[in-house]
Amino acid sequence: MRITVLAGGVGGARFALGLRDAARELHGDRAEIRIVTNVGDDVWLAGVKVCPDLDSLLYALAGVGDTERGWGRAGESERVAAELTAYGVGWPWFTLGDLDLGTHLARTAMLRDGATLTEATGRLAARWPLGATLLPVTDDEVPTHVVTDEGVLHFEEWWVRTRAQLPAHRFVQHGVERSRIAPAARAAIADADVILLAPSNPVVSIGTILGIPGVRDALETAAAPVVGVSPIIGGRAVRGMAAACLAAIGVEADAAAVAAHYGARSGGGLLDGWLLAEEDAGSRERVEALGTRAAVRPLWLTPGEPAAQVARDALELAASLTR
Ligand code: FO1
Repeated sequence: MRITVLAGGVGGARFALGLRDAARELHGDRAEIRIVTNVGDDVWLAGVKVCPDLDSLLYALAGVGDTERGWGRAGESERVAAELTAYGVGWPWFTLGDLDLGTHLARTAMLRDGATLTEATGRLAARWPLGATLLPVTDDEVPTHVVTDEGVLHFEEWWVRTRAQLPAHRFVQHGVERSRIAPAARAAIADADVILLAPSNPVVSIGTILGIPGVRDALETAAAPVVGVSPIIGGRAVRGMAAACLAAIGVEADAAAVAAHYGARSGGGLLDGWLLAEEDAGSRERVEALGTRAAVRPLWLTPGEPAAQVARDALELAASLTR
């Protein structure tokens, strides 16, 4: 059972943990999970390549992540970061922990030796039995830039230094026109039995994945049903600042509005199915009117059984959709 997920970092990691449990329970070791991951947050800092979404997924699936913050390593220290700040190198407000720097140094060394980001990610991931394959959506560098009244900021500066409080007028995928979907990511979409959109930020995580040339084509021609999990519960973004991002693109922070934004496959969009939270049961007709099958289920990704249940429900909805 080949399951391909499109995911960002923090929300994606919680969903991925639940999916790994659900897939093992439903399909044993016949389940193969591949996670096509956003790389728009990636940034070169202090001479190393930092990949926030890939690393949130890597650390969560490896069981070594800081589960409170949803990023970085558990049991982290910041001795090197203090030195970098003393030298005025890097971003003092963007903490690179000592263990985390080990990952960035290893990745940077692999890239310098000629590895693609896909290859380097595979080598980093080989250290642990993740139970899933992490695939950057592209091997090209396509950083997300945020257009604000203070000028154009790298996504991480907007997200962390300003806490997304600076109104974002536009998100720009810098260099996207010269980029293309990574071969392994394309294959993961083309030969999947089911494709899931994690409840990640629909603009700067799922949206930036979809913006990479080749991704939409791969999804449109894929044989597998495409099922999305709403990142909005009860009119509120579950994580991070999805509401601020949606406002920037003129989409209402509403579960049915996000489904309409992704579009129904029957109407040239992406979705065959959409999981709605019970708080949004009233939006079911609106979603079905788009041409997308809706299911109403609990969507809170509390670690453990609840997250596995959300994944099970997404797989069940996919199974109910004949392609
Ligand atoms: N988020 C913060 O709020 N503060 C930080 O200092 C910070 C450092 C950091 C370092 C490495 C990394 O992979 C992620 C880091 N993040 C930090 C989280 C990051 O902003 C998010 O993981 C995503 O980019 C947003 O989903």
